[in-house]
Amino acid sequence: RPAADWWRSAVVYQVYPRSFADADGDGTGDLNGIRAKLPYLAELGVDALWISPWYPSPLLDGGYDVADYRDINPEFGTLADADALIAEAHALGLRILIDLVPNHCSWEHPWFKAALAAGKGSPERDLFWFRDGKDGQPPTNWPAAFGGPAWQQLDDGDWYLHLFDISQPDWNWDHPKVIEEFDSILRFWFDRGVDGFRIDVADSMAKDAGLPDVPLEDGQPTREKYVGNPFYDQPGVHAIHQRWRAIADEYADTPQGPRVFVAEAWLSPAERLAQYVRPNELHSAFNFDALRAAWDAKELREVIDHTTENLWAVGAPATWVLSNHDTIRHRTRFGRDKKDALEGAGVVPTDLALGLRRARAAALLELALPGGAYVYQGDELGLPEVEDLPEDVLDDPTWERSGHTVRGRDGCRVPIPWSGSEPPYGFGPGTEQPWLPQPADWSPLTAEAQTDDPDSHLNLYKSALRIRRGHAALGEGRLAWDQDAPEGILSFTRDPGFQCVVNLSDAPVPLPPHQKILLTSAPLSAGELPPDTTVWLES
Ligand code: ISL
Repeated sequence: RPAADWWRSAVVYQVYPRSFADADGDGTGDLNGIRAKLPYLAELGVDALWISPWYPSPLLDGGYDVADYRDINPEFGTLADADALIAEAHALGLRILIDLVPNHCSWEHPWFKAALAAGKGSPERDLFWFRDGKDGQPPTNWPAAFGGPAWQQLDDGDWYLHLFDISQPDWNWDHPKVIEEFDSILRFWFDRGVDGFRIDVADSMAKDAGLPDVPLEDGQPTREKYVGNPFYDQPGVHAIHQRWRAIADEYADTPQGPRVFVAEAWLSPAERLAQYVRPNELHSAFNFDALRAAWDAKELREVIDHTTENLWAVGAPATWVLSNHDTIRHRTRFGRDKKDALEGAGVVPTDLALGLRRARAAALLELALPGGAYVYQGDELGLPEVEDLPEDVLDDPTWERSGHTVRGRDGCRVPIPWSGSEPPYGFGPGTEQPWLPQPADWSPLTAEAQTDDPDSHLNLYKSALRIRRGHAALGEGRLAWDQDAPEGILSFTRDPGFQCVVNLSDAPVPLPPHQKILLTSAPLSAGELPPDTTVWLES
């Protein structure tokens, strides 16, 4: 595969820095912790890391509240550590993507502090969305992501817009200074050697300046991304992305090769998402339809067909995502009844053994599909969602919805278990207390415990990634469905000579004719493919 196209079929490993590895023993992960694990990641066989925000931040939204876009959170390290991390990753053949959060900053960002200090009507406030209220009420009925209205009132009477937490004021992307500032931030990190950016809420920067209300749904203002929503998927967002693409393209001829973007935009259907990955805009986008799909053959096939058709139509690669730092881990989702899959923590019954079996099958499906794939830290260990974190340790914003507390996303952010038989499981050499507690029964899940077990989840990932790298059929390209596959079976071939069969039915099925079995997610039973199992065949 041409090196310039690496991103079209890359397997990207998401690092959530706070929870990955703790070199300095303070209980919070850090950049030197990531550096220490680079050999592990290279051996795992991924192509790139995407590192969730590492910037100075009060961490009121896990770092997605950025106080300084050109520095490193002192809890995580220094710019020198970041430079070393980038260089060491590159030396191991790993690319580095970092997170850009352009929709909002932290209320600790100096420009927001200046806007507060400068007062009503000041030019400093024009960089954000400060408005008068309407009869003592917020300027619009827009809801914030973590509950309550998206506007906060100040003592001087002005309201400011925050689509997310109250600590995350929205930038005014109609202002040239904001546009220029982000141009400069991109160049700052490209010049330091990063290979690209994951763009946070890439569909939200442009707002309808007429500030219309949103419709009600069950009596509450909606956050649905309906066509015409005043703060999502506004046409103006594309000019911003085109500008960024031109900046990335300035680096295309450097020895390091192209710099790339991946859009985080929870937009359905795929026709809408495809607008973000046209040739002069962002390079690729997370495919959240796949993440939201249930463990169901028909549903998965529809998502695969629909997303590939739409992304390929504009020349973009498909991508596949099973989990990230915002969602219930897929081992847990797949262990639940279909209708409950995306429910919050601790409220629905879950069969974790079944979930693990399906997570194994899903990994082989994901890595056999054309395009790029994302692995969230701990997916390779088969970590489940931690559903019983005590209330008093919860860190992510929680809020009330229809009479119950929505608990936030801490359950998928529990620090990684590396080794040993009890918490903190080698989270760091000197760590006593990780920032979130780890379950007492995770010792079989540590990377160390799984390294020498040939049947472990970790070794399944390693084998799959090794085969994927070496096989001419895998990575970019196309797939052809086996149209005769029985109900509940996903079966497709890829040229040359590769077939993937996933059994999502309740009964074993015979294997199709083949030359060799390359890999299975579980042992075959009497030569047949058991339920909830995937096989890779040389055909
Ligand atoms: O806003 C939404 C739905 O109304 C969400 O789907 C939203 O697009 C998503 O939560 C965005 O997530 C990203 O930005 C957030 C941050 O909390 C998440 O961790 C991040 O992944 C705000 O920066």
